[in-house]
Order: sequence, then C-alpha cells, then structure tokens
Amino acid sequence: MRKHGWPVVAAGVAIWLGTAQAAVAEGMGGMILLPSDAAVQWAPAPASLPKGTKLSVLAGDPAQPGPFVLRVLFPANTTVAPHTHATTENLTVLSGSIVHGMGETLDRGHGQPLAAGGFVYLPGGMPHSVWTTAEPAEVQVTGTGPFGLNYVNPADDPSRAQ
Ligand SMILES: [Cu+2]
Repeated sequence: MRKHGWPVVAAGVAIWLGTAQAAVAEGMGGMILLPSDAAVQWAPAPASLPKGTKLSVLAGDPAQPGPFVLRVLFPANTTVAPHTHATTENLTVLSGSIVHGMGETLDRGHGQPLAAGGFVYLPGGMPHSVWTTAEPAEVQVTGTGPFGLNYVNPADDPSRAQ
C-alpha cells in the first residue's frame, strides 16, 4: 500500500491525492512534534516529481482544504520543470541549495540561487521551476490546500513517462 497517492491530472488540474503520513508523529489533540530532522519519515515522492525525489508530509494534506506542511528532498542535478500551484507556495531551503526560476519556460541562465535559509513566497497560479545542481537539497513547503502541481507543458510531467 502506498503511503502517498499520486497526483492525478484531470481537466488540466493536478490534484494531490496524498494521505498525510503525519499521523505517525501525531499526538493528543492533533498536535504534531518532530524533535529533529532525524524524525522525518521519507517516502518516494509522487510520480509527478522527478525520479529519486523524496517527500514527507509533516502536517495536513496538500490535497485537502486546509493548511499543510511538507518537505521535499531533491537529489543533485534534479529539475522540476515549470509548473503552477492552485494556491500560494511558501518554500524554505533547509539544507543544500536550489535554483529558483520564474516563467513558463525553463531558463537556467536566469535562475536565482537559494542557499539554506533561502525563501520563496509564490502566489498561486504563478509559473516557476526549481532545480538543484551539484548538491542535494531539502526544502520545506507550506501552504493551504488543495495545492496541486500543474506542469505548464504536460509533457514535462515525469509521471507521463511511466
Ligand atoms: Cu512549485
């Protein structure tokens, strides 16, 4: 059984069908507490993210209405092609580094490098891309669901290659 569902593209809108694994760390009253990065339980990311990417939903469920917190572990030399989200994305780099690009086409010449502590606030519907270079990166994404991941060019969706 999958720990995470796969985003399904329907009528041009990608919907997260993930079931939050946050229950693992959930305590009384819905409180969630992770004492350190070591407590994060990783699972392979949905097929709509590049192969080798890992994901952990810390709280909430990006597919459902309401707040969520998730972490993504990108291997080195990994690219998430231009895409949009239905709602605001707040991205913080926790370790390693990424490059953040704006626009509907991938433009590696105009990316903005983000080191640990770097942050992006991206309103819903704004196309952007993210890639790593020589080192992996751990990022935290927070927002309010339903979040979705919709590639500008559907052919860029890695789940289509499977
Ligand atoms: Cu994004």
